[in-house]
Amino acid sequence: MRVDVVSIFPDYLTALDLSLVGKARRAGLLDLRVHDLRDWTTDRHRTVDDTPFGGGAGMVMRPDVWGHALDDVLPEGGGGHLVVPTPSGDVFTQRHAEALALEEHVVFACGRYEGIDARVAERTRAAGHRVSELSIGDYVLNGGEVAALVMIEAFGRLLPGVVGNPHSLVEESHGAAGLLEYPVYTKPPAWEGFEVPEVLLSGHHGRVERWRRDRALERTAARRPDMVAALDPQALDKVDLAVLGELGWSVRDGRLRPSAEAAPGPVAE
Ligand code: JD8
Repeated sequence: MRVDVVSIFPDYLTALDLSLVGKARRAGLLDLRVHDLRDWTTDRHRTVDDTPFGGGAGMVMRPDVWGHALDDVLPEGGGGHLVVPTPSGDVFTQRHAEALALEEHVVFACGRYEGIDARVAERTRAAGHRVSELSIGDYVLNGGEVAALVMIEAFGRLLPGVVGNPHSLVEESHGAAGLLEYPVYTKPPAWEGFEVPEVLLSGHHGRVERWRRDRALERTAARRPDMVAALDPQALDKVDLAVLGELGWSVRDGRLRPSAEAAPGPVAE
């Protein structure tokens, strides 16, 4: 997979030289190229920004410089995929990571200042490329670089051969099960008076699996009720449903709902 990142702070992306993504690059599993946007400026001050039309604070990134850069980095004649990190984008999820991991070539445009002139995305779509405006969450950063780092690590680790044991990807939070992951422990079995749950030392795989599933259901119900509501009851076994029942959830009209939630009844006159 080829990934290009364009930014006025290319050094931000050096974190991707490290760890699994760095190893994947050296193994040729990921062709990651980082570019300095200023290489496409034409003035001696290497200007990339200007004042906002309509007034207001801050500066906006110029369309012409971005146009030159994307013309060089996106495939000739269209068919490319540009990802623009922005706080006003669709919220990035594991589903986006799974979809991006299947792509051949993705380009990230990392903005700064108040953002990139809106015509850059428009022109890129008009040139026959897909443009995804994505946000990594409901908080404000100073630029798109950190968001690009997050997204590239999220899909990069899903590339075949990057994570040593692909099975470990299955049980993760936000994975196919749609649950948060269970708590994990390692040696020593007793640490400062804190013990590892006995079942994990039992060697009884069935009981271990059940315990982990129950902890995952518990955590998800406590921290992410939206994820419980999104679960498909058909994908749950009767013990799962019993555990969720204990946690205040029941199936109504084929969906999991908080038991406390009143059943839709006749409208009061
Ligand atoms: C790209 C410029 C800064 C944003 C004025 C602060 C993503 N989840 C996210 N939060 N913030 C970003 C993000 C912020 C960016 C840029 C992404 C380019 N800024 C701007 C608008 C308000 N400054 C993000 N993904």
